[in-house]
Amino acid sequence: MDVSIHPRFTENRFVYLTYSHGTENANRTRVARATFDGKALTNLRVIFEVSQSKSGGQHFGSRILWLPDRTMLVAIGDGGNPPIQLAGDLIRKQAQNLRSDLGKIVRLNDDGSIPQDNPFVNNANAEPAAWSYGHRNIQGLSFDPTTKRVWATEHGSQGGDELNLIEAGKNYGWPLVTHSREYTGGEISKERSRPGMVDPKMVWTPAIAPSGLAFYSGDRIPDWRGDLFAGGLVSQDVRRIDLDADGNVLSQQSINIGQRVRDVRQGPDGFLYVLTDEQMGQLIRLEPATG
Ligand SMILES: [Ca+2]
Repeated sequence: MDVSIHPRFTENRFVYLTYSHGTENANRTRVARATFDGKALTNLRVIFEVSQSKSGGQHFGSRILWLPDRTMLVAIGDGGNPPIQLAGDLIRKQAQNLRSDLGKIVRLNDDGSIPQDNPFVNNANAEPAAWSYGHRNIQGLSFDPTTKRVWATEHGSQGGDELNLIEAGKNYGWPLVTHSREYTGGEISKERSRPGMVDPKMVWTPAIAPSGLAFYSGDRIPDWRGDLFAGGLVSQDVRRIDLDADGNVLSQQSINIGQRVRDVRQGPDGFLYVLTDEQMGQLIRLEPATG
C-alpha cells in the first residue's frame, strides 16, 4: 500500500513496504524492510505487523511518513465496516482500544522496534507502538518541515472525510464522534465533537475519498508553498488547501485530474506528482501554467 525509502537511503539502500498479508478470513497490515541492490529488493524482512488478525478486505491503511528523528509513522485502518466484527463487537470500535493497533497511527524505529518516547509506552493497557488513535482509515500522511506539523487525511463512511492535524497521544474520535453516516444511511453517532477528542480541521461531505497528501515546500511553484494537496479517489481531483499560520484551513481549490487520484507527492525537483489508479494508471506532473 505504500513504498518509502529510508531518509538515508543513499547510504543504507533500505526500502519500506506496507501491505495486507494473510487470507480472506485472517489478515493484517504489515510493514517490511528490504535492501535495494540497484536491480531488485533483497533481504525482505517483516519489521511490524498489526496486533490482531481481521477478516475481509477493507481498511488496512496505510501510509508511511518519516519524521526528522528518523522514526516512521505508519497509518493503520480500523479493520472494516459493519458487519465485520472482532471479539464479538464491531471491529471499528478497536479504533478506541489502545490495546489494538487498529485505527491508529503507530510510530516505529527504522528497524521496527518501539521508540521509548512513544506516548503510551509506559501505559500497561496500551500498545506501545500507538502514537495517535480514533482513526477510521488514513490514506494520506504528510509533514510540514517548517512547523513540524503532521497532517493526515482519513476516509469517512458515507461523507465525513477528514483532514486532521495529528499530535502524539491524541484521540481523533472515530467512531464515537463523526460527521459521516452508515453506508445504509443511519447515524454512526449523533455526536460531532466531544471534549478530549480532536476535531478535524476540515470535513468533506460528500466524500472525496482522500488518498495521498503532500505538504508543498518546494520552490518551483511559490504560490503553493505552505499549502496541502489532497488527492481524491471519488472526486477525481487534487484539493489545494490553503492554511493560516495556526494550521486552520482558509480555503480549498479543486484541481481537476479526471481520474481517481491515489497519491500526491512532492518530487525532489520541486514539482508535484499525482498518481492515478484507473486501468491505465498515470503518473502526472503538475507545473505552473506559463504565459
Ligand atoms: Ca475524527
